[in-house]
Amino acid sequence: MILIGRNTSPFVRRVAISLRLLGLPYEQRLLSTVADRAAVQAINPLGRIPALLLEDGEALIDSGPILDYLDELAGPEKALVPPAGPERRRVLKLVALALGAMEKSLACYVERTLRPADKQHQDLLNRFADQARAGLAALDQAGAAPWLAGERLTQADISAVAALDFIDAFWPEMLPQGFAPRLRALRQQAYALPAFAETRP
Ligand SMILES: N[C@@H](CCC(=O)N[C@@H](CS)C(=O)NCC(=O)O)C(=O)O
Repeated sequence: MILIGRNTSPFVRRVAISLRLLGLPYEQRLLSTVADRAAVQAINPLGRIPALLLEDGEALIDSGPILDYLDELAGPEKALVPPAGPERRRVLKLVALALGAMEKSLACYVERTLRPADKQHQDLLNRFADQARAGLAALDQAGAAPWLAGERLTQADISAVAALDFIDAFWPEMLPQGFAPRLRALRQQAYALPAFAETRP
């Protein structure tokens, strides 16, 4: 399988971490949505990463459906989202919080880097940053241990770490000093695993 995109994208990164944790071999093609726009669009008409090219040439797009396929390959015992019941609903809710934090912090990043300074909308930036912080704060309060959903590491932990790392790498001042201490401790714990350490953005 070939993963399209760089780990600087938190959406690509959560796929890269998942592939490694599930022990699924893959190559990574480091295409950029800006510099390699045509090549990315040839794979995903939306021009977005991640995409995953399967051995028969099929191209999966969007991290959610890609991860769904990886869980199917791994089988219910190893799947990173539990197959059913309250455990599944809990993990999916935590993942939704992490995805929201990624989307809103990415929107801030795009607004700040691509839009000319005199055209940036400060109220909108503040709103997006508030939403990203609120998502991380809710994950910080999740309350389970040792992982966000309890005993097992799940997609919730992967996506939460990817979201926090993205903000820390590209706009650290978005988060006040000491913000989300439990989430930071969780990240520390996750970094003991090569799947996290070797995919740093
Ligand atoms: N919902 C998508 C979001 C992917 C996404 O927003 N990717 C960004 C990179 S972080 C992208 O490709 N942006 C380029 C664009 O939208 O033009 C997913 O989960 O994969």
